[in-house]
Amino acid sequence: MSKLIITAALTGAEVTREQQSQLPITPEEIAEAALEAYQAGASIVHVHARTLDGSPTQDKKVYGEIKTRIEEKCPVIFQPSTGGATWHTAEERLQPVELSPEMATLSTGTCNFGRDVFSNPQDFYEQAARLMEQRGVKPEIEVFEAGMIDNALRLVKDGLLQTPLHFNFVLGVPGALSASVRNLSFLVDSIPQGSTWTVSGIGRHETSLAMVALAMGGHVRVGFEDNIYFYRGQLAQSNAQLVARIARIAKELGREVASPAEAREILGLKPRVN
Ligand code: KMH
Ligand code: ZN
Repeated sequence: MSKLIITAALTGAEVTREQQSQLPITPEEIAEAALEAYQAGASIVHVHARTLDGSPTQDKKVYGEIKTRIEEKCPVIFQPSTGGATWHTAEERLQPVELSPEMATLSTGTCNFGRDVFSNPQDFYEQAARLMEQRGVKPEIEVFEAGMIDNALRLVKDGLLQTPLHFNFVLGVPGALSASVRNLSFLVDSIPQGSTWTVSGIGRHETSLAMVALAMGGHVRVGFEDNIYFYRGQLAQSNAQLVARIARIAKELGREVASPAEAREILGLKPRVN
């Protein structure tokens, strides 16, 4: 089994300070949370930018500042969101790709998202895939519904995505595919041999699905974007606390945690130069 890549999804677009007082919002807070998550075992940070009043933004300048500050602090892989918030336009959402990050997310289909719709028509995800290819950005394919895998495979056939693919199975978003072991197992069986995958269990499903992924040889994403609690009814103190729990369980299972350099190798990214 390969070493374990832990992704910390530090902020997201939906969680507020009222819900989680430790939510990192400013570029410096996000960079500091990235450093702490790295020290706890994360090799990737999935980032959503916010304005100073806490609203989600896809502004390239804000992402640029976050990227620079993270790079100054630690070697973790910076993975900005192209999902943004459900109300962002396609143009807004693609801005962070122009920074040529090592990775970025790519959602290959539309789904319900709570009471909203997370809209990803074919035109959008083809444009996103093309831009990532031009910029040398490795997509993490966000799968909220099973058909999103089929759409990604069509992009491979059409020459818009290169194999091996890397997937993130996001399970338990209200309105989309539920967080069950059966669903995870079906999704893992549905991706091409040689792909890599990680799981994001939403809310109370975060730790249980992570444990299944650890045993199956998959990778794990945790963090405030997906879950703000440490135990039922007890808020987590930090993103790093959630990362540290996964690193601890992985050790018990004999699964070594990958450094950012090892994660780059597993994902086929170029080594970082500085
Ligand atoms: N905030 C969600 C509507 C991504 O980052 O690529 C979409 C999302 C996916 O979080
Ligand atoms: Zn996200």
